Amino acid sequence: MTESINNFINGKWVQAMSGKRFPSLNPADSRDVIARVADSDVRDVNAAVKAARLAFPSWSNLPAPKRGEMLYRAAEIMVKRKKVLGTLVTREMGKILPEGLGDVQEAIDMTYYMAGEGRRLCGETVPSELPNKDAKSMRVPMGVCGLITPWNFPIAIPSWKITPALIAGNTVVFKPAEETPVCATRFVEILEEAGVPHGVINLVHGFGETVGDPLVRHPDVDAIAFTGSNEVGSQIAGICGSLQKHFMMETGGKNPIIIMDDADMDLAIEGALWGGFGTSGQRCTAASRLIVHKKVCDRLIKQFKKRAACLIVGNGQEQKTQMGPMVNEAQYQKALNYIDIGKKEGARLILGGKGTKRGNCAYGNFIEPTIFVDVTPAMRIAREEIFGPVVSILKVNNLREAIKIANDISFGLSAAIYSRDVNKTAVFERDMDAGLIYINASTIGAEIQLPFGGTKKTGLGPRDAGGRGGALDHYTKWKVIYRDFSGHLQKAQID
Ligand code: UN1
Repeated sequence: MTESINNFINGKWVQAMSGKRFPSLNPADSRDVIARVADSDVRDVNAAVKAARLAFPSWSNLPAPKRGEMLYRAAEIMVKRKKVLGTLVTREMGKILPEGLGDVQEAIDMTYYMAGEGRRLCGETVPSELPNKDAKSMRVPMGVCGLITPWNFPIAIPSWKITPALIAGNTVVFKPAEETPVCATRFVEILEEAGVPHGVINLVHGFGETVGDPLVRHPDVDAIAFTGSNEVGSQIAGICGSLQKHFMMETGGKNPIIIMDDADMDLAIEGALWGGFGTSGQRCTAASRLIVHKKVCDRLIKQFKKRAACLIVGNGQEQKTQMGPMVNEAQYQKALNYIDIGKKEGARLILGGKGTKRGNCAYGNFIEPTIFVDVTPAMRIAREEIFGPVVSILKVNNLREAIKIANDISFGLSAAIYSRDVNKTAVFERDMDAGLIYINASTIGAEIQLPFGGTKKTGLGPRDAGGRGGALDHYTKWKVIYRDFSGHLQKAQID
């Protein structure tokens, strides 16, 4: 039976005011309509922002450890439901089941971590230059936060944004990707069950133009966080800049794996397969460029191709499947279009390069694992984010050239090197301009206790997830307090 999915506004599950609904489809099998979802507009956004504003004073005044207890309970519920939630992630987003479960695990980790922050929202206490005076800083919430999340990590990425926003005392209006509304709904239901009060977390389903845009422009929304495409991110950045709203975004990558001549070749190939074809390449951290030392390039290409050709493409709900579909027709077309561009640019296609309808792939958006060789750094397939199972291989003479090519793009999210030479890996660590650096590991697999995000066009503002410089820097502002208990006028800086 097809489920009806509603908005969650002021603690009530309600239809969109338009009365309209849009479908959520299984990307592996379009005959499977998972839900009919509230198709919202500015009216629903306004109601949600109003509820969030009204809930703000009492939520922000609740002691943070109490807010943390609710998050802790939410994490406990997710642990119990991990299998059901992971299966849903696979059904709605398409990634294979172990990755669907991983998506949920990342949300569990994040929610526990932020629950702990309830007792650790640290500021500084420093000595004053004057007697009988003290000086401290503390984090205070921003107010109402608008959170816009993508479909590729439909539970993990919402948790990166919602849990730090809540622990810091903000209230939230959450607009999830229209491709994965059911996953988002399950996450919000869990927060409700865990005792998060009415109006603190509000969920509005719908599309960028009709929900995202009014949310970003709403005068009563104090801060916006966005993960998604670079084009949309820069549009939102412009709007937030002109309205002087606090903004952060994370918008993608073109992540390299450098493979040196002294690398453990088997390990490097495992990493390249996982980075290139895991989640069908639909990760911001996907390894879409292999930059390989000329001495081992032919060997690498041969072995990598052999392994990639054996990957079983299909419905991620089946145990044997190793790579699922593209999330929708648009992503499918985008990847095929880039494959076309690669061919026209003169790169040599050695594997895949087309959609597949074979076996159980008849009703989904499947693309074969695709490899290009003879790729040069100027080609678009070596510079632009494809977000599909397409890997470009570039040959280099030495480490310096490899790092130069790795850096010579407009993104800087994630980057990896395989080498047994500790000095070479140290040079890479120092000279690579990216937010996440991996040594002898693939470009994917960031953990939540450190900031997630990148340099250059990858991101703006504080990073997602935990650690210093992580999400709390977006969801709080600093308040500095000087208290003078001398009983007379004291003047700082005046002799
Ligand atoms: C993303 O692709 O947008 O490091 C997020 C990783 C995951 C998160 C990826 N933990 O690949």
